[in-house]
Amino acid sequence: MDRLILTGLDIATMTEGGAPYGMAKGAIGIEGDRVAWVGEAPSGWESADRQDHSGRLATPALIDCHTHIVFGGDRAREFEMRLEGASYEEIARAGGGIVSTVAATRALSEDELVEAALPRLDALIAEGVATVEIKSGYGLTVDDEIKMLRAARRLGALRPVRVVTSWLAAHAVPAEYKGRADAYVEEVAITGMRQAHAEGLIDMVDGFCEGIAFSPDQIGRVFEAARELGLPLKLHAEQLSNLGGAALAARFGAISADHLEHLDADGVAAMKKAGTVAVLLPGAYYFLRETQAPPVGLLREAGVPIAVATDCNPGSSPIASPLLALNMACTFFRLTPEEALAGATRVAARALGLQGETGTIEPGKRADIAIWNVSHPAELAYRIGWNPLNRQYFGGRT
Ligand code: DI6
Ligand code: FE
Repeated sequence: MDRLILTGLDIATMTEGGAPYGMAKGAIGIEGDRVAWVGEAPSGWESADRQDHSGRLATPALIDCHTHIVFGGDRAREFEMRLEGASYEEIARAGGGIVSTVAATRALSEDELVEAALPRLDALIAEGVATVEIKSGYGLTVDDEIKMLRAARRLGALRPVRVVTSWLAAHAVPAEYKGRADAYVEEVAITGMRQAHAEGLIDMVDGFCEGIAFSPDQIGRVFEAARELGLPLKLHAEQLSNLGGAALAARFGAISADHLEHLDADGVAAMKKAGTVAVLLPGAYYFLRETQAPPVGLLREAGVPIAVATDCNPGSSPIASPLLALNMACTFFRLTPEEALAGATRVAARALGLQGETGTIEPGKRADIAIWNVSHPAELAYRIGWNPLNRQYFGGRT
């Protein structure tokens, strides 16, 4: 098998239990697509290829575990309306918001969706991402939701990243189902899920539990059907209000509950018990000018693992910068830079069920590695608008 040694590094392995950031020094040995060792080369590796990275820092490649990068159109006009005083919820209730992106997404072919999303994916990759989760949720018919996930799968074939797909048909009620959300859940969210699953398009199932979207009962029905198919679950919960979505997600054993600005102590306890990861999305908090931050202190105290993602989407988080998300997680939510980086590596892997595969630099893990022109890992969360990525390895390949 091909052997490669990356030398001269400071290495933030992001493994737990050792030094801060799991710091190590020296080299990383890669065999095939896996990390073989960290530190010093064992004997037998004398003839391996070497790449010198003296003075640089290695981290696990970043993982953006919550995005909506496949969509048509934009929402700049809605941004103007919000600046004139309308709220995100008012716009949604007046038929704008998510539903306006639905019209633009339905109008595009699968090819056009891929073309629209590629620059967004490339922006994530340019900042060190090697794994990205992509949701449906702007099609809201069986065919248009499937079209979105096919586009997402194709993105993963066009670039060296791993794409993880989520079925998010329970994202908004489209105009043709206005007042008939239950029928939508049955006829599109659940029926479509079975069809898309049969095509191998779904890795996880997600929903939006909110006054402007779906009730806990409706989400519960989607989750029941997902469970029958053996699909892992996640949920947009407690973003704009508290409907008990996090506890619902926990009850179903969901891998993550996301957003969580309005999460309370009961929700935290339920998540802890179920091992549900908290995915924080500071870009949406920032862009909607929210004032209530997620209860990071309670999450920390309870030991609920915290991930950080961009939520890249046209309406609430038009942000294709994972490094900016790290910065915002620290400035707005008071995560430490170490917690933020763990949130976009080790814990993000867990939020996708990939903790055995990626998210840390250690023997046996896939060699998804980012090399940065920085001397300390806190720099990754510190600067804004400055990309220090030097090089990246996707399963050991550049
Ligand atoms: N919450 C969000 O922040 C995104 N989806 C969701 O459920 C927003 C999607 C949008 O406004 O287009
Ligand atoms: Fe989202």
